[in-house]
Amino acid sequence: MKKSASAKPLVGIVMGSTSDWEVMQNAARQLKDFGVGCEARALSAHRTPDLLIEWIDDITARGAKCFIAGAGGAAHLAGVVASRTTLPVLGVPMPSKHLQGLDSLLSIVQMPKGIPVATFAIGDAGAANAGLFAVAILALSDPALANKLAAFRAKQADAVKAARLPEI
Ligand code: RP5
Repeated sequence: MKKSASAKPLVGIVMGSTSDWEVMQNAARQLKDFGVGCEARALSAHRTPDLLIEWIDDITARGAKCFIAGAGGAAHLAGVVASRTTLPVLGVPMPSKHLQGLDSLLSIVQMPKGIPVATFAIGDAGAANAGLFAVAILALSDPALANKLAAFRAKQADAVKAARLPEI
């Protein structure tokens, strides 16, 4: 898959297959909404291992600060990314055909001690939250981004406060 890129990529988004993009675009969308540059690639830990390592090294040299990795089934992609970098790796389990993503979740969350992967919810919510978490990481050293994140949270709170349940 050709790379999808915006501005200077501070976040590398990688997924095991183009079939993961429907879910993983939720991470890219959050980053775009916050004006954070990212680069998305479909690269597989088992089908294109050399290309994956090459891309991790390349985007790191270009200034990336963290990775979001989405994969399904025996989902070792996030762990392989984490084996190559000390940058934070956020793992997103893909919904899978036979086990509804439980296989993906357990594969990503059960990393052995020493090489951590932060694991998010299965599917769209997990991908969106991984995007938001990447924003939070970058906001630690970017006050303008921290303000945008606070405004985003305030807007969500306002929507809940303004919500009215229907009359019976
Ligand atoms: C994994 O296998 C991918 O991350 C994807 O979730 C799953 C199925 O891939 P395709 O058969 O659709 O390429 O490697």
